[in-house]
Amino acid sequence: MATQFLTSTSLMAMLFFGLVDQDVPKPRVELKYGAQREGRRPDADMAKWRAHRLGMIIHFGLYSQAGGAWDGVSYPFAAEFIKANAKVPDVEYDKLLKTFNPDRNAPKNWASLAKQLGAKYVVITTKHHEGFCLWPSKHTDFAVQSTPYKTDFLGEFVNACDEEGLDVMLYYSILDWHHKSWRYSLKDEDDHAEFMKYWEFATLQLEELLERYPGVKGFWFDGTWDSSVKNNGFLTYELEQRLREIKPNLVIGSRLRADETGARHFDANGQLMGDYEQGWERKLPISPLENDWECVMTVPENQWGYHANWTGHVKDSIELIEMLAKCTALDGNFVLNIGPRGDGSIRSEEIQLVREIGSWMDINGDAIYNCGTSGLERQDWGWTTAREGSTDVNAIIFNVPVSGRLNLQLKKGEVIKSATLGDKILQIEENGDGRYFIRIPKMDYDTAFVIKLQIVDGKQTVTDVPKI
Ligand code: JFZ
Repeated sequence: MATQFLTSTSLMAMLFFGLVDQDVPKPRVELKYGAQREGRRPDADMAKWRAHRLGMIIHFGLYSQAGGAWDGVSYPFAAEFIKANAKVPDVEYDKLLKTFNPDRNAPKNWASLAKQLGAKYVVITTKHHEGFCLWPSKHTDFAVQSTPYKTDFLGEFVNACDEEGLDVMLYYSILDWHHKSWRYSLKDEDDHAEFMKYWEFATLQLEELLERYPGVKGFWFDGTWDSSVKNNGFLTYELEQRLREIKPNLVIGSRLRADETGARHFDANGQLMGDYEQGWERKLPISPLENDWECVMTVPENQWGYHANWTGHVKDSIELIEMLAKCTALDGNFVLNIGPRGDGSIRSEEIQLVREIGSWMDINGDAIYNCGTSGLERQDWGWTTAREGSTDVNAIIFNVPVSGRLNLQLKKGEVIKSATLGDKILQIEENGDGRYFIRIPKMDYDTAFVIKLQIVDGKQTVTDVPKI
């Protein structure tokens, strides 16, 4: 009785405050460093990024040599954090420079792997939190020119991607464990002065990247959560502007930004900062979003860099394909992470997954590339996607009903004209109120498959709806 009372009181309170919250519009905060524009970007570069739908992200750095272990001890937390996990002093960690010498074919092999996956764009860590740079930077020696590899690893990879026709985005960590001027918080004038030096360094590096690789499509920022960055909104605001002055149509996600109130990703007025929602990290939304968005996904639980000892659940290809289909159906991009070993080789589990997803995309890519939400309600057998401007729907089936009939619910006023699986025309049964049964052949399905639905407005005369 008492719990019931408590529950209903708190429920009433929630409802009450919820209503009040909705009824009284929040006053708009005047922001100097909030969102730089509103709504989805309508230009061709953004449209291209959106149409890609499938990408690949590569985490590669000095940490890749350690494989999640230090001095014989394996640390289960993210392998790219090994320096922090094992509390490795700089002098020890910097020795990894002397052994950084990946296979010269790695850049080409990785670009070809991304192609095989069916990815249309690749994100690569140019500098992760450890601070090591994959390109020969003028602004630090903690970079590839100080290793036995010597040459421009990043440039070789960018060229290999160009040859494969893949777009490139550069991951850059603002957080830098190596730079002496990096600060987590600014406690006094000295911190402030040092951090401004760091900011100048990062800005010069980003300009250097754009100068060296003018074809890159955008930046993938990370490591912006510390108070030094998030409590000084003008820094990321001005940096974004500076980069866009150099290359106006760069695609830059929301993770770079904070406004002057300390709000990240979305400013104090709820407006997205940057071009797309970049907070979908190893998770997906439940319904289509207003903004563009991108999900980045690891194969094991939380490992981005190479870890020799994966523990916990490891995703299989069908699970990842379903995430890709779901992202497309909910108007977002899906980006799969690969963590090569220090020598540039890729573990067999990742190669196998790329093959499986890639073969699925060879057959079903039409339901993913250039597609987005169909506007239909959620169907219990899988996900539906459509090309912009087309009423045809791709039904991507993950849960095959034992009855051999798919329940399809259309929007009010719409009727189905045909349903095809490959070259097979499927039987359709009308079931009232925009509901249909679609008969699917009885067989052993070993992967998800796509049924093409031709849907028309019910006001048009439809004479050829097959009935059973
Ligand atoms: C960051 C990095 O720390 C990590 O190493 C990797 O590069 C990943 C892509 O990005 O990790 C994050 C960042 C943000 C969230 C979670 C992990 N988040 O918003 O939930």
